[in-house]
Amino acid sequence: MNRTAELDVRLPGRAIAYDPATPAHSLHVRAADVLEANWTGASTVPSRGLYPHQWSWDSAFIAIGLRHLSPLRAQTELETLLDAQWGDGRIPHIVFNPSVPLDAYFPSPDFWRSSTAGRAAGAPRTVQTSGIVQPPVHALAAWLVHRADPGLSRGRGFLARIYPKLAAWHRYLLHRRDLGGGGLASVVHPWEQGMDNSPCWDAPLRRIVPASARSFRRADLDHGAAEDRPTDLDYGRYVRLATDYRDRGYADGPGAFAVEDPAFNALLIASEHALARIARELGATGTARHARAERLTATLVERLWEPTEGMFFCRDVRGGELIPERSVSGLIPLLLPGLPRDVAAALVRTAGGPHFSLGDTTRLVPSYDLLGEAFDPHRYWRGPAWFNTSWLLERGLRMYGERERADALRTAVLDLAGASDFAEYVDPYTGEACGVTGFGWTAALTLDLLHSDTSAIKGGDRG
Ligand code: 9WN
Repeated sequence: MNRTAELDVRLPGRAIAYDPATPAHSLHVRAADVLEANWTGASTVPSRGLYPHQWSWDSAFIAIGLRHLSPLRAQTELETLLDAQWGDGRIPHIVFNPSVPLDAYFPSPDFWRSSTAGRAAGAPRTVQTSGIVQPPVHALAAWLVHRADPGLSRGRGFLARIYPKLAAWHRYLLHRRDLGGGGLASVVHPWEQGMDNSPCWDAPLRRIVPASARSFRRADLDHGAAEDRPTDLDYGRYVRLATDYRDRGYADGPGAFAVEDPAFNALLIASEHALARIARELGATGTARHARAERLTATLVERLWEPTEGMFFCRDVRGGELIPERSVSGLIPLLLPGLPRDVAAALVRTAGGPHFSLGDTTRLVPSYDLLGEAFDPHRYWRGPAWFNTSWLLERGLRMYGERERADALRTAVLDLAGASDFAEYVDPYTGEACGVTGFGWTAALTLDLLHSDTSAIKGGDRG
């Protein structure tokens, strides 16, 4: 069976059947090959070399793409991750593959010691994980995966099994992680927010005494150029924060680093809307969850919106002030339904304005302010463009009726993902591939944009 026919069979009535001779078909095949190569049997690694385990938000994005190839595999991806959930509700940012050598990635399981240090927080005994989290894209992913094949999903009881786990995850974030006391979740480590080396963390990280560079060995430099990766000084600080958290038994409370981040919270809210839809599918009304998502949206605007900048900023919970750095994170709340009109309009203007220049000098949204002092087109999260952030912004633009901009961003994702061989990230001006190629979420989100309906998304719900 050729792949076009295969697609038709797996997504009856919804697949876009490409002629095998078209560039879209060849892009589909190449993206599917990446996901196949990165599949381990129960989940998908972001990259065989640099990231050889299962990562939390990567898996959510990967499931969103996998649903177009195999809804069953997409469900399995999320189920494997949720099997490693801790008793307190947290979903760890890494689930380690025991067959991968310890020195393949740092920090390795012997650093996190989840099953011993995390015992009081309910870490699983049989699987080793990290002790920090990543952005909560999971309920959104679960809903989209369900929609790809509702019959299969119902037959397997997919949503019924995972709903309580997703609800516990959101509870953990909204209660244990409300470190600022204002109703939003805080991240306690730059790795939790997913944009590890963003200049937004520079000020709050300055307070952290770095662990000595001799006390650990970085594995990332075996795969990536040192000038593209975080510095040793930053790594020392990451290690110090993770060590201290571990040594406190991963208990949450006031710590040295706590930041309310707009993208992290926007993804939580988008996932809360998705959880409402899941609840409805399971027979409840979902009304209370939708109402909570709306309240959280208002809180996000109240706490993190910076009207004079036309975007959201991070809040440093320790000092209480907003962090005056423009990161793509501050545009991502555009994916939320129910933003005040002037906020949504300002976000669209800011994305196209001089700091991000989307649709002008950049085709994908840069991770950081093009005019910022810390801007660097190649260094991790300090300027380059990642594909997941453009995918999120594309949803927001489409939802707010910015069809032309959304179409242009969609085309840019497809062009640049293909041209860069599914790079981890690209130079925002030239599209030059950076980091590793064959990167999981780049391939997955390419598939998603290839196969998704480009008509308007209602309430963030494009199938
Ligand atoms: C630390 C896996 C992860 C992504 C993050 C990205 C990078 C890890 C690292 O890779 O982070 O979690 O070693 O730098 O920043 O977003 O989830 O792809």
